[in-house]
Amino acid sequence: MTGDRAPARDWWKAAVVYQVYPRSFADSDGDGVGDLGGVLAHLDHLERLGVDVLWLSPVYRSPMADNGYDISDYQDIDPLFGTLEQLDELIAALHERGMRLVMDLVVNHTSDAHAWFAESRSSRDSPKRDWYWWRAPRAGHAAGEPGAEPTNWRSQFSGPAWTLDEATGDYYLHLFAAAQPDLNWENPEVREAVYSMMRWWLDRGVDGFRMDVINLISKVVSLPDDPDGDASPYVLNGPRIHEFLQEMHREVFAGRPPGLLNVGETPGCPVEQARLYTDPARGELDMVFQFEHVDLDSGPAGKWDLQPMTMLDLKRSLGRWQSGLAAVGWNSLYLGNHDQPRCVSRFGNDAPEHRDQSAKALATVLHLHRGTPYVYQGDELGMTNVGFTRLDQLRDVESLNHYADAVEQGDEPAAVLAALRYKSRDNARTPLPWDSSAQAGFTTGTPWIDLHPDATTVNAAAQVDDPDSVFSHYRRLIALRHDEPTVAHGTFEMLLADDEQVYAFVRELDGTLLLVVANLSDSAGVVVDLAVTGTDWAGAELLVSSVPRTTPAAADPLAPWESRVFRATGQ
Ligand code: TEU
Repeated sequence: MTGDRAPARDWWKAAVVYQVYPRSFADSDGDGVGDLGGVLAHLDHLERLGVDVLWLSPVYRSPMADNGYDISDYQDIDPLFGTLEQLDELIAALHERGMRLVMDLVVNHTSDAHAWFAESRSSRDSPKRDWYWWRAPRAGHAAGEPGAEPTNWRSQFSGPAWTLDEATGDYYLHLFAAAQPDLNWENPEVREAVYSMMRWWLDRGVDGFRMDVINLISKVVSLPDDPDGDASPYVLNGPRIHEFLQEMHREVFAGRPPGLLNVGETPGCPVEQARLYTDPARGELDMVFQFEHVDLDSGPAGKWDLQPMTMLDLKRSLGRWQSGLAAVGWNSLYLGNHDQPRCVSRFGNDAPEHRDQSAKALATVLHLHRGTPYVYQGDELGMTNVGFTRLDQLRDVESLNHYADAVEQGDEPAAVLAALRYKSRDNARTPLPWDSSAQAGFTTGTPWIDLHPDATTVNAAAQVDDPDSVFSHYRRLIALRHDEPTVAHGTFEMLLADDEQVYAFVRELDGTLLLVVANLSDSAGVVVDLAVTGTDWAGAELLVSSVPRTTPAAADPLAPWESRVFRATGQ
């Protein structure tokens, strides 16, 4: 892709996206918080890795109740992160290097400090009253008393999904924190305001959007109570969602030259819905982030209700999505982001003897699937969960609200902390370690959240020049997607679907076959029965091997967490 900015319409099939969570990426002004200056200073890292697109988590003006996912001005940069001029500089610098910029678009809700909300809350007669979801207290209840909320829905971030506004005596809906009121997409003025803001960014030169919880924007307008207090049935993939997305596509993207990317974040999206969202003929989204595989370790009571998960669960889930979107639609491929624990700790083995190999194995498997891979900052270094032992190590509103709420409900503090240790979003939000210096080269000040305890050994400087590092392995996988069309465009066939250790599959395009084999277990000497493929792999070319300085044959037994890719042609 590099250097090519006049691409085919589906250029993103051969592309890899890198997610920057700016607060934790690199700090250029010593205030302990990462910023645009830090991103600009480290573009070499991205270019070296070979990624095609940078997805930048929110840098807009924000009171930072949810680290920028609460936006108070969509058309300006928060001073904490820098200036609009720096954002322009970033667009130019990326384009110069043949990379693109995708901005986070958070339009299910705004911040309660947004001018739209200030106007909306000012009176029941405000012309913007209907821009948000205002409702009177429940019949028979006085405003503010327990149970007076208009519905019994819980917010994603604990507590009721409604907050009382004392001034007018009405409640407003917030599916996330109280500081994140939901916009009312039923109102055409809201939609037009969002579209016009999106056009403004595209005119400025950005190359697309990652759309935060975009499948929540259409609600069942009667807002009914739920038997379990769960808002999901009335807000996920709602009645007008496809209409809204098609309208957005017409109003914002249609008629612009190809080269833009729209990826929707869609929790609670079954594969049948994903097919609709991403069918190119429908003009909605290019691809979606689905949640099935990151919900495998959640029990019936939700994210904090930890449930054991096996490799087979993961393989079956991802396999289902491969076949579900084989003919129509497209997958986003991810194992981690700023909301998820580190993938090595979750799907691999983060013990020192397995960490690097399991980081590589997960990357091999993910990057060779059909779909567009996303690399979350730090995953290319094999970063792991932190191992939090105290609440004061945590910063995230979701984690802190959950702790307060669960302990108040009578849960054992140690048990709550144990769940946070495994699942807190802060696991993925520690500063990116650039080198082994005092603050890991992240800041000259005091970082807003503690460095990862392994930063002195697990850091970019230690890896970028080492051909055996996790970083170099990612680099090879990314290059392979660019060089071998079968990775981007080939079919996908899962092998050994019931094997509890081996994750293996074949990709095929125009007579070229790729074989991917990975031992996703701690066991040594794992043998893969290749007879099931019907292909003779004896003379196949080894493209990627995770174990340094080895040239294994396809049928050789696999070491713990070993992974390999082979190519056979003319079969
Ligand atoms: O996350 C949406 C989402 O589905 C959340 O439920 C998220 O997965 C959370 O971690 C659940 O435990 C998006 C953003 O990615 C997230 O950072 C924001 O906090 C959230 O929306 C609200 O904007």
